[in-house]
Amino acid sequence: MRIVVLAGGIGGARFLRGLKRAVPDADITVIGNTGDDIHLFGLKVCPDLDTVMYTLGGGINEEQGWGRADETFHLKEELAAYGVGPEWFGLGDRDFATHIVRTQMIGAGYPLSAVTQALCDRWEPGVRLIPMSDDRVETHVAVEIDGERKAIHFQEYWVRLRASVPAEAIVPVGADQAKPAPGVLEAIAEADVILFPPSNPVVSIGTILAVPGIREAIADAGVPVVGLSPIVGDAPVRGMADKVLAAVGVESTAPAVAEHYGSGLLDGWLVDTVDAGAVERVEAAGIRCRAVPLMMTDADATAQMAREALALAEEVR
Ligand code: GDP
Ligand code: FO1
Ligand code: CA
Repeated sequence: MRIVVLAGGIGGARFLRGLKRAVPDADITVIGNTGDDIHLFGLKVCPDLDTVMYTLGGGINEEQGWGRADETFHLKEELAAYGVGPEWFGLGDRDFATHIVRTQMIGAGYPLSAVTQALCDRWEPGVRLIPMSDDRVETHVAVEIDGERKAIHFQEYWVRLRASVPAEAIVPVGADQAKPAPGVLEAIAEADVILFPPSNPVVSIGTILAVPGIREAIADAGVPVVGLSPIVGDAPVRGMADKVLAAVGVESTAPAVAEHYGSGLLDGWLVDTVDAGAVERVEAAGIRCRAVPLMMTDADATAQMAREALALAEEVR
């Protein structure tokens, strides 16, 4: 079975681990969000691609959900001693190596998709990981600080400001000019099923869908498209999905996110059992809906979520 998954960072990566466990023989292609990417210290950092690669490859810091296990921060401390920041972004020594290799290869002329494949040769994530685009896309957030309206990088909004000010707009800068990376449209066209894991609907999956051609390819693929809600009991399980959903005028509820994707894109939607009361509303929007446990507390629970998503896909096929 050929499965295509659109993924952000932690939510996408943890779901993928469950999916691999549920269907070990599946051929899984992951289209990764690169809107979170940021250039720091002259290096290109790709948080969501790395989170997927490290999580599936066994190098992730499990408690944190991002960055490397067994990490140290000597390089960052040395840079800080020279007055070189930003001090608010935690790049560890082991993680730095990934960004150095990536930046070197890009400087030598390799596209991000080829670089990602090369990094995955080490990590062997057991899926084909492709960035949504080889072109630079950066998510910016419009905020008002001290009466001044400005756009800041998504990482500055989330990591430095901890989403403490309202997001007024989300802009995937460069997305409208970006092309899907090689293999993205082909994987979608050849998929037997397309899954939206419980990733952020705005700054993860929304950014991937903003690359011209990707949304259309999914809608035209003619195979079941099934999503899992990242919102449980009217709040995100973690992160800032509520803040960025508000910026695009969507309430933070499981049915509202399904309606936001719409029946033109989604065939099926899983909500958590605590949101069972929302099933009718989702089905009224023309999307088949089931309520099942959606907390990725351990590998078994996550694998069961993946089985439920695939079962719903068969129901709507
Ligand atoms: P990020 O790039 O690291 O923010 O990760 P993603 O975009 O892939 O996923 C973030 C979303 O995952 C957040 O909106 C969370 O609410 C959601 N999430 C995290 N853990 C769980 C979980 O156990 N269950 C569900 N349903 N959603 C989760
Ligand atoms: N998230 C944080 O909350 N604080 C950090 O200092 C931080 C550093 C960091 C370094 C590399 C990396 O791949 C991810 C990192 N993240 C950090 C996570 C990153 O901000 C993610 O993009 C968000 O969690 C949302 O996707
Ligand atoms: Ca992300």
